[in-house]
Formats: sequence, C-alpha cells, structure tokens
Amino acid sequence: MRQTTLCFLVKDDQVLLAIKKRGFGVGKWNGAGGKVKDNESIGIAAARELNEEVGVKVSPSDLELVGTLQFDFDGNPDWAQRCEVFIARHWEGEPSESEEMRPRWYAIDKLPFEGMWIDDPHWVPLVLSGKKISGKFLFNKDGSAILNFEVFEVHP
Ligand code: 6U4
Repeated sequence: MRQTTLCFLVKDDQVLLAIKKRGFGVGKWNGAGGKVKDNESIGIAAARELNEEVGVKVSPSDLELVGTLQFDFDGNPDWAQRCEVFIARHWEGEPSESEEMRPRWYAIDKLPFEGMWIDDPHWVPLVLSGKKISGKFLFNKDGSAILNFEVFEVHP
C-alpha cells in the first residue's frame, strides 16, 4: 500500500491549499504531499514534497503530525493509501507555483470544499482547529462517493 504525506501551511487564520495540476487527485485543492519513497522517513518525505510542489523549505522538526488517515477504494486496491497529515507554521520562502501544484491562501473558515476531496469536510476543519485525528474512509471504485467512514479525535 502507498504511504503518502499531506501538509497544510498555516499562517494566522489562513491555510495554504494548492490545486493539483497532474496525477492522483488532479483538479482538486489540497495540501502539498505525495508518496513516501523507499528508505525515506515520513517527515523527510513531507518536507521534500513541500519544496517540490510549492517551493518552500520546511524543517521536519517544524512539521506537526495532526492526523493519520487510511483511504481505501472498493474493488480498486491499487489506489489504497495511508496518509500522514501535518501542519507547519514555520518555513522559508514564499509559496510559488510548480509543475505539479498552484498554491493559494484560503481563510480557514472559508475552505473551498466543493473543489476538494469529498472526505475533507469530515476532518480538515478538525485538524485546522487544533485537533489530532485518526480516520478511515472507504470510497467507491473511482473515489466519487464515500461508502463508509470513521474519524476519531486522538488525545496524545
Ligand atoms: P508524487 O509522489 O507526488 O509523484 P502524486 O501524483 O502526487 O505522486 P500520490 O498518490 O503520491 O500522488 O499523492 C496523493 C496526494 O493526495 C497525497 O498528498 C495524499 C493526497 N490524498 C490522497 N487521497 C486523498 C483524500 N482522499 N483526501 C485528501 N487527500 C488525499 O484530502
């Protein structure tokens, strides 16, 4: 199963989302992230993807783990992934467009859910309000519908 990362940069009451220009989830607004490579730690992978996709430098020690999610697709095991979600409040550089993503700041209380993954309303507001979560989503084969899900708040 793929292990992936997802990272939200947060500045005051705004969050950086970026529209995916290609690959899995093309056309959706999301945090930056992608596959963890062999022999790469999850934190190093998250920092690498932030640099590749939106052009900022983040120290892995500035990445706060806020969620662990399992995504499964009914009858489509190739798409299954486990995703570690991070928030970063400190970084170097200004977010900028790459070949993979076009970033934009959004007010945390005005997220563009209509252009995001359909699971996001169930957990993104929780992590952006300071909660830590764990969750599982089962989608239909092409990810256009949620068949069932659970999201728990985690108290470390
Ligand atoms: P890379 O590694 O960048 O070449 P990429 O084409 O970006 O691959 P993938 O699968 O590695 O695709 O990364 C998918 C990205 O989308 C990860 O950041 C996790 C995120 N993602 C996947 N399913 C999601 C979902 N249901 N809801 C969500 N983010 C999801 O909010």
